[in-house]
Amino acid sequence: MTSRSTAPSWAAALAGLTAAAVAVGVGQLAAGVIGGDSSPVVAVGGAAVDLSPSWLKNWAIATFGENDKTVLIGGIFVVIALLAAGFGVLARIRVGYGRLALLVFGVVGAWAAATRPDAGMLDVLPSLLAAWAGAATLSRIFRRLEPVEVAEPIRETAESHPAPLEQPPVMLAGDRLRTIDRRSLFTGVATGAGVAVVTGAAGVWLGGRNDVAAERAQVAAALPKPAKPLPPLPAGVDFKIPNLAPFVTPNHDFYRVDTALALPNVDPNTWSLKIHGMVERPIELSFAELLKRPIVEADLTLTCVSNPVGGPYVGNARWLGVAMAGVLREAGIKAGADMLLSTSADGWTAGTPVEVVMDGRDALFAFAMNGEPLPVAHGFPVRQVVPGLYGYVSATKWVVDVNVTRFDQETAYWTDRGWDAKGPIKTQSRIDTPRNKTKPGRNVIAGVAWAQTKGIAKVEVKVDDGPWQEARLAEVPGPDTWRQWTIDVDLTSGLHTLSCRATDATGETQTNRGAPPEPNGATGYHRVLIETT
Ligand SMILES: Nc1nc2c(c(=O)[nH]1)N[C@H]1C(S)=C(S)[C@@H](COP(=O)(O)O)O[C@H]1N2
Ligand SMILES: [Mo]
Repeated sequence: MTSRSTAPSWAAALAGLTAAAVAVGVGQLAAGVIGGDSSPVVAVGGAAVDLSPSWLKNWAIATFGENDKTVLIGGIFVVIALLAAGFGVLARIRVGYGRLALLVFGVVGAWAAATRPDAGMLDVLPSLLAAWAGAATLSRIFRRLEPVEVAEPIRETAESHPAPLEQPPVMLAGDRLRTIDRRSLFTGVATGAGVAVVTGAAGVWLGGRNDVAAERAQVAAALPKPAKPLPPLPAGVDFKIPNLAPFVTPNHDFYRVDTALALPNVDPNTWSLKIHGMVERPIELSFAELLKRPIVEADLTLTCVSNPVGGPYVGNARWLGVAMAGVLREAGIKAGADMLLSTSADGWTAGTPVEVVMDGRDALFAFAMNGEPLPVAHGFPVRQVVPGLYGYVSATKWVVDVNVTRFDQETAYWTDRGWDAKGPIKTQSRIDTPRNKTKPGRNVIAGVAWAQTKGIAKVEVKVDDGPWQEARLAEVPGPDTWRQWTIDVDLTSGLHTLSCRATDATGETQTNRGAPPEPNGATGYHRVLIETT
């Protein structure tokens, strides 16, 4: 005998959607209770990020920029909703099939959560509980989909007469049988939606307990002073031209690029940094121990390898940290080691050349940015910053572990996905203003250029096919920051193409050969098309 439901598809789909909503809510609640970042949706999203091919990831970064995570989470919800509606329709054949589909989905979530690099044993629970709650909801709502008037008679008929009789149930499948009690269905759906909202909100609220705002405030209250404070920035670092990137990027405007769907909340009181691998003496430093070391202050500009020519993924800050070289010297790097494989609290990795970190540049385990503890999004409590290297090979946020090793033995997150193992920053320049429209006549053109560790010696600007004209350069505190530039030009009315190019202090001018960001950084001159009216 079959329990095929006669409920219309829309009602079955609605039941599936309600079940999924309850599942997501209950999963979020369980994740909030357990703590950490074990929400099933976030876990599935994280796994999707790690498993998706690099072309897809690059496309997402290029298309959605810093909104890529919001788009991904939104996409996951859409997929869940479509699947859930499908599971509901499947449950018409047999409610058990729908329940099974939900359970399989829960196992996928549990697998995603368990295989996250920072997973704990408990992290499978939210997904499993979510699946159970979803399955239970599906059954309950399907009970409300039974045809009310004739349900009892069919059962009695089937039970009291095991063999098909003059009046087999199928004969009853007329109009009356298709009648569902809509009021009962909608009450069930509303109850499910209520449960979903309450559990989901409670989960989000409980999850908020993990945030480290209070710990950040403690660090802020006792921020150590640098051993040799830098002089204040020269007055001439910033032309203060409207729409030109300010010399110091405020923390809240600083670009953010990482794979973390839920920001790691790392408590500095339990944080530690392990230095191990090819070293004479492995070290483990607590946050307090790190801050007792000589503190270095450095102005340096971070750049993302994914930044397209003219793009926004570059920012400059004054950092406070501890020299990586000093810590590594204390550990004693063994001969033959050429790579520092750093790992973040959420399991992301970067491989940094040893020689780069040890050559005297200001490579830091940084804990403050522009006078305040690192924002959580930028690596609180400790991250690496290395002048002259793209972030993906150097700037590990929430860093907890440095394995001293060899490039021929280890690979890192992005190098496993096709990007170059070593990522020195390429000399680049960008036009910030104007970007599209301006008035004919005298115009201020301005932008930034960078060649970290070398310094910018010259920026030139060209209007259409005219001659290259040298721009005026702002002052800089050193070679590790970007440098503002500006030039006044006369523009006739109509369309114009502005181009710029930088020459670094070694005398090398950036190449005009176009290259995409992958595998080791975009090249080509930045050009903007301007309409003067
Ligand atoms: N833990 C962790 N650290 C990370 C990343 C990441 O995905 N996870 N991304 C890196 C990349 S690609 C860049 S460009 C810089 C960006 O640093 P920001 O977000 O502070 O600007 O962080 C680096 N550090
Ligand atoms: Mo990056």
